[in-house]
Amino acid sequence: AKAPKRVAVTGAAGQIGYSLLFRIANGDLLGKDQPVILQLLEIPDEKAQKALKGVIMEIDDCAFPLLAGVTAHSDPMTAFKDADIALLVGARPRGPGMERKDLLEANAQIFTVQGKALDAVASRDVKVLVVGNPANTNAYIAMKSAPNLPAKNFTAMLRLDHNRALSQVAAKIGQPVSAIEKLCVWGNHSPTMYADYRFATADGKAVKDLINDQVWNKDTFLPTVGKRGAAIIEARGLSSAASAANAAIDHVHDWILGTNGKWTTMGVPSDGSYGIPEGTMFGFPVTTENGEYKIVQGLEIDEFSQERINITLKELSEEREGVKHLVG
Ligand code: NAX
Repeated sequence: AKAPKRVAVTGAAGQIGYSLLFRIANGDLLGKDQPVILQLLEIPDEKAQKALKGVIMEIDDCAFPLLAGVTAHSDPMTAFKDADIALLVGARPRGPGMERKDLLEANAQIFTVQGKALDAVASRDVKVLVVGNPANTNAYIAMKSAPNLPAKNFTAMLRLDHNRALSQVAAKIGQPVSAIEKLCVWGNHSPTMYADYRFATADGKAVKDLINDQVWNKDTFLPTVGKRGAAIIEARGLSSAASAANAAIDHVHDWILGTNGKWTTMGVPSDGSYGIPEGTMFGFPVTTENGEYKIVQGLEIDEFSQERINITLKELSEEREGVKHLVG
């Protein structure tokens, strides 16, 4: 049997945690033959720690055959010890009267501390996915705070945007999502992201030709995908949780186990591809193999796409500027 992998999850008593942990323990993240140990972090607050204990009681009650252990933590230095995978879900939500700047700063502090802790105690190959918002900038801060770990191992979640785009395109052309390939999302996990089906195929046919409607793209598709998070809050009274957990599972599963040549979307530190400044945590089309991702190269960026990419890049650059004094 395989040795267990250690999966650290922050914000473990939150909404997304409640959907995520059970699927990890069920083998959906790393495969049905891979035992896992869950190392769960919550804030020291008494209520949060108590809620975490309750979640662990339920995990116990599932008697997952692949679960080799589960521990509760209030300190990232113990939660991240020897972690092979770190899912950074917990973040500071925007409180009443909080400015965007305050939100960025509060989160910058959390992700500086957590980046340093990963640097100090995690496996030297730890693969990190940041879900907590602002996800790209938080991932950038964690990466910058962990100089002894490979920068390429820090990623941000764009997969929910990718999956939302997939499902909208599939509905538009009346085909199953499984028929669609080569879709991607560029940029920031925010309403500025640019979901791009110009290269997509469905059963080998060009999706662009099947849709053939630039007005739909601009006035329906992009706003629907971009504002989907807000639409779910409006309908459910709570933000996306099960779909966010599912996207986190997809992201890490595909990163570790490979996409067999197929494209997906990951937020990764730019290597300068497509003129995105090096280090910027940016959504790109990628393929993955043997636990490594590669940015898909050589795609033509037309004028409309360049405009969209510039908008989302500008937003990310501003976020980065806003936390510069904290990260250097
Ligand atoms: P919840 O508020 O339900 O849960 C967050 C949990 O994190 C809380 O239990 C809190 O105590 C904990 N937490 C806060 N700071 C922490 C810290 N420093 N260390 C450890 N735990 C900490 O939020 P939930 O709905 O689970 O969402 C979590 C995050 O995901 C939010 O920042 C949210 O904005 C973000 N999202 C990101 C998405 C993406 O696509 N990248 C989509 C879904 C989601 O909106």
